[in-house]
Amino acid sequence: MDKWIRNRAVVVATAVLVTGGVFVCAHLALEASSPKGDATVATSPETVTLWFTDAPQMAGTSVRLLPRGGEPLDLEPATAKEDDPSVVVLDVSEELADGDYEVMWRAMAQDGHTIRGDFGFTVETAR
Ligand SMILES: [Cu+2]
Repeated sequence: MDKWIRNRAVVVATAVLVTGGVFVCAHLALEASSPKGDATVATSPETVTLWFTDAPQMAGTSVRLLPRGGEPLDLEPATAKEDDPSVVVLDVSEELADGDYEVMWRAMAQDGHTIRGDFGFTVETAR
């Protein structure tokens, strides 16, 4: 059973890799983020915020935060802002240690297309 799930996951992941690089959804794109990609921040961010060009369908939208080369942090799922559903917020409920982090996101457009991307940032607190 476990193996079946793993194999299936590999097939899905491969399909995504094959199609993910070339597919661009005309209806949804990432406009900005906080922290910005490749930014160095002096304090552990309280949220990772993504600004999209349109409101994604949250059922197919996720944001993961992980130390570079590590496992995703166990955080509550990202949510859309109530007053602006094109803004997706991941609450970072734990203090991030100094180091490099990666944000991996996936968002589903209103037309059902899924886009994804990732960016990194560095936490470097003053000592
Ligand atoms: Cu589309």
